Amino acid sequence: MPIELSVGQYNLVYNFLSFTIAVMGAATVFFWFGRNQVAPAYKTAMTITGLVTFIAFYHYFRIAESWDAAYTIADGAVQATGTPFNDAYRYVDWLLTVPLLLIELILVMRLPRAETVKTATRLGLLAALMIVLGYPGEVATDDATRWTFWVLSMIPFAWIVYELFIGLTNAVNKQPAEARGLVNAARYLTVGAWLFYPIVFLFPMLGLTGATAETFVQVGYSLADVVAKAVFGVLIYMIAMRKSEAEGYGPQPSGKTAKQGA
Ligand SMILES: *C/C=C(C)/C=C/C=C(C)/C=C/C1=C(C)CCCC1(C)C
Repeated sequence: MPIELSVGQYNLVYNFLSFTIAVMGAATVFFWFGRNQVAPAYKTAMTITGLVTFIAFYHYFRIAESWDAAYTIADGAVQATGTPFNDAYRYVDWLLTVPLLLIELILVMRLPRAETVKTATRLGLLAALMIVLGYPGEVATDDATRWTFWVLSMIPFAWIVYELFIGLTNAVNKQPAEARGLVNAARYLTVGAWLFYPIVFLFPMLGLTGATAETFVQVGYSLADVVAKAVFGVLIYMIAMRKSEAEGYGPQPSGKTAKQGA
């Protein structure tokens, strides 16, 4: 079904996609360079944090390309070219990045090894299941199918929220005092930013139609991705730095004053 975007809507989406490409690219560079500033125990967390934004950087490039190919502006109006806009890129991206985001958080908490493997595997699988169940709903055009898969996908979502809030409480309390507040912030940011997705998914079912719905969905998901991946990544970096310092890693106070990180 061709939708009739206004030039303003078309440009708004394009600019948000472009902004997100820039954020994800810059964040990747920042996280991978930041790896050198943290203790060895946190380097994998930093590698994965950069991997997430790198995967998103690539996909946003493809999404923007697809947006470009799907529409053309002629005589001051937006016209569909006949090439369909490919929404699958987002879901492929999420399938890879959402489990990795949870693994970042688990790794930076540095739980006992067996617990790390168990928790990261469980949360990773739940996250993948949530995305797989959401996709048939996203591409469906009838509300009944959308609602069905929304409800199905909400089950692993609720489970993840439960694990983050309740399941990890003990582990959070064992974090060094310097880092506890930041770890909590990372948990709350995850839940807050992630809640955005099932709400954005609902826009077309809540009375928004056609071009307006498409614009809201594209802008909404892009903003949520920036928060859930790049802003969240900065928190992971700060936790890694704080814990590295607490564990005595990094420039020592004696001798020349070395540059201190954030
Ligand atoms: C970087 C991308 C992230 C953090 C994506 C997160 C996506 C979700 C939490 C999506 C959740 C969904 C539901 C809970 C129900 C409806 C379908 C989804 C996939 C939008």
